[in-house]
Amino acid sequence: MLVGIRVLDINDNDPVLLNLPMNVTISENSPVSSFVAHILASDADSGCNALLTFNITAGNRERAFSINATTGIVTVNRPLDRERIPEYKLTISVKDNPENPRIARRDFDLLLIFLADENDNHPSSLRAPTRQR
Ligand SMILES: [Ca+2]
Ligand SMILES: [Ca+2]
Ligand SMILES: [Ca+2]
Repeated sequence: MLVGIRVLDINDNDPVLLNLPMNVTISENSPVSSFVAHILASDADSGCNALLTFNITAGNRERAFSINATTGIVTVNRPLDRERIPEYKLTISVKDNPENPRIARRDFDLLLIFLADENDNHPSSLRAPTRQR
């Protein structure tokens, strides 16, 4: 006779960030909510032990970017300016969510974001003293 034995999963696997480290370049004029990157991760456990939560844990100066905790999609959170901050070095973390949060496991890695220059500054020092036209 078959006895229903369910193998209980224990949280013995770390989540793994699959596509980091990564470099991306976006326009300094990218509007708020623009797509920056889709961070992918996997976890060999099942259920809560593989339920993943994403975060930006360092380098997010002035909260310029945000990450969707569930999908791992990074978007622009504030207007950017290459002349002020030309690049960001974000530390992305992913963690699993076991029933006992004290045994959660994580992974960290870098997402480098470079801002591409746009011609958004007037050449004020070269401005002719008299209007020519
Ligand atoms: Ca796990
Ligand atoms: Ca600018
Ligand atoms: Ca510029």
